[in-house]
Amino acid sequence: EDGYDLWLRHAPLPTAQRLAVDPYAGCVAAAQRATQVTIAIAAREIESAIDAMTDKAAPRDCTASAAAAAPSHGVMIGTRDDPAIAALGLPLAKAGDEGFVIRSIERDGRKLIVVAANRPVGVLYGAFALLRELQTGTAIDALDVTEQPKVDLRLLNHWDNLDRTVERGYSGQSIWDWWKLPDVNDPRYTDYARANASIGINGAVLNNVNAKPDSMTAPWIAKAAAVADVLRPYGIKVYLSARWSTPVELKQTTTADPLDPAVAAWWKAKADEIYAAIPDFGGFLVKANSEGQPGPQDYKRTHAEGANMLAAAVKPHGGIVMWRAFVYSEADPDDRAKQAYADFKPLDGKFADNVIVQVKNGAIDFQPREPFHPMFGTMPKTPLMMEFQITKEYLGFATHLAYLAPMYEEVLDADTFAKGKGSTVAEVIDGSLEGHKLNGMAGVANIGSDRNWSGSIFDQANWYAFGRLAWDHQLSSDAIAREWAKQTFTPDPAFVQPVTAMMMGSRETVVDYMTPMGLAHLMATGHHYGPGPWVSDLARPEWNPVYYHRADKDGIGFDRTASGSNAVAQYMPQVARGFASRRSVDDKDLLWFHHVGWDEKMKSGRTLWAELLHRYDRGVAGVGDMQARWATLKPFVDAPRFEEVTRFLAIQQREAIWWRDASIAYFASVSGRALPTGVQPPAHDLEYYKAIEHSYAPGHH
Ligand code: BDP
Repeated sequence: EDGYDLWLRHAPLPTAQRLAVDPYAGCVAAAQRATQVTIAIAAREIESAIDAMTDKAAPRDCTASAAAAAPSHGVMIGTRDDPAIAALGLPLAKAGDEGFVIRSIERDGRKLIVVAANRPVGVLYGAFALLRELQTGTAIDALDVTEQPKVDLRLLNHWDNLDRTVERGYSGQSIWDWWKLPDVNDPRYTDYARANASIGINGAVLNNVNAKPDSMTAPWIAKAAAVADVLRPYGIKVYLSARWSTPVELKQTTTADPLDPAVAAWWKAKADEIYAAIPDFGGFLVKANSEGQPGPQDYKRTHAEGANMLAAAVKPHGGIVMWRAFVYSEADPDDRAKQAYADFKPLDGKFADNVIVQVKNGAIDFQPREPFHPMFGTMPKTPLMMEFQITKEYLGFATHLAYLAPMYEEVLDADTFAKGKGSTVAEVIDGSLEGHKLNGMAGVANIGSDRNWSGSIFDQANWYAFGRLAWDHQLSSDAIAREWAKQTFTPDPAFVQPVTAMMMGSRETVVDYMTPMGLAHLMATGHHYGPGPWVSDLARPEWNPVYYHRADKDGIGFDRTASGSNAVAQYMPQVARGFASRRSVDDKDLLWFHHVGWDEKMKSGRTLWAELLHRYDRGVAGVGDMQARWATLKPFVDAPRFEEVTRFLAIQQREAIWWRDASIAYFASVSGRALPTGVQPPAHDLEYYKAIEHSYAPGHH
């Protein structure tokens, strides 16, 4: 077991379950197998998975003729265009374009499981859903599932560079082997497509948002087209990140001013060229005027003017533009958290109808915890899509165990009050709140060339959970953890119960030892891995941790109320009041919104200083608990995966202590506060932590 098979291991079922599934093993009846490649894939997935789950060794011939004989039990799949499916009168109207119906029925004395859909991709999603049901222990003769995704664009964003490095990637190189493309298609692309289809992901942006002009040249379009050909049968569209200044850098225009007709004409021709190679190309993702990337503002044009010009180019082909709201510029050092809203709010209603604005979950940058982004709920005339980060840039890369679904859930369930109480972020991004047709969720991928794809076994759960939540944002993070654990390891409740508990607490544990109580961005320069709360020498104020925590001898925290930056005013009034009031703001967000005296009393009765120390300790203890729990699970896990997780937890334990000690040493020095008795002093003095060299890899031991 090296993790390559992800949650698609299809391990043999426990005996009782196996006996029930056994009679269904065999050839799947799929009349459209010969004409629809996606249906053929779905049929093969079911056949081989049921064989594996029921321990059938010899491969069978399931060509149409061999499948003709009708055993007593069977699986039948197809779209409504298959007369045998149509005759069943299933509620396909509720399945939409991508959904499915799964039913256990009896016909002519034969027990059948039917997977039906309106389109082939729905059949494929239904096939994977059926296998998930079987693997997680649903009774096979009572299946009755009708589903369709709540969100239409369910996308991975690869921050993959053309040299195969991956920005903020911790699992090897890019899986896209650009050097060999388009001549050689790594079989891994197919496995990638399968894994994504199994959780409903239907789009992939292949290249980094910090894009190169090269991606828009003919050789690179051909490479993307080769990948698109592999992904297509799995219902996955290819998208590309576009660099704003591409035509200028390719020396084909003299300006990138979006209102210059030559620029618009260039992009139109470029879109035509891309669509000739990739007829179902999804569209462009754009990072503009952010962190040094060029953009329309370089020509005194707005984000909307830029986005709309590109949107016009892809419109005739049915393409879209995803325009990122992650912008911040030197111009406004007042509060970085305010900049996206400040730039975009005046543009509400000014975007073309095939533009969707892609907004990170919080206003700063993928911190272990951030309050939801103020653009959600305040841009009613603009479709907004969610951008989550799956790769753990700020949560300990691939070594620290942090299950992110509770974080995604916290944001999706947050109430924007846009249309009164109960206007959740989820309803903003699924389009239902304002009736937007374009809607979506993107996740910055954690996938790389490592055998286990994600750099660690438990990081696979974050990819899985992202897909499941994009499909259905009402699923609970707890239920998703259970599903994942059953499929990835074993359905034995003696394993699933404790491992789920361990996963569910893991993100909060990271928050505790890195950035408790609403602190943020305290990571050291560049790598965002270890602690650097003292860093104050970087060129731009908002690159420095001291800018975010604002600790001095009196207190700590960023005042974002009316007496400070007033960032709270960007939320709807009810939300703003909740965050602005010291009485109602949750402790978990306290220092995000307030500058608080070290000796002020918290809800726990402790002073702020004592509460912070308590949380750092709780974080370290939380990792200890995970280690202890994991040790008890050894009987359930194969040796290689057990060993890897054990080793990573040991790293996490050491580094949680590093985070705690360095943070405490620093805040003690700034506040002049002593450690209360009973609190373990940091192992070293502050100078030791400041001196830790961390240019290539952590080297503090
Ligand atoms: C930050 C990353 C940086 C990305 C940027 C972005 O540190 O590598 O390029 O966000 O999202 O999280 O554009």
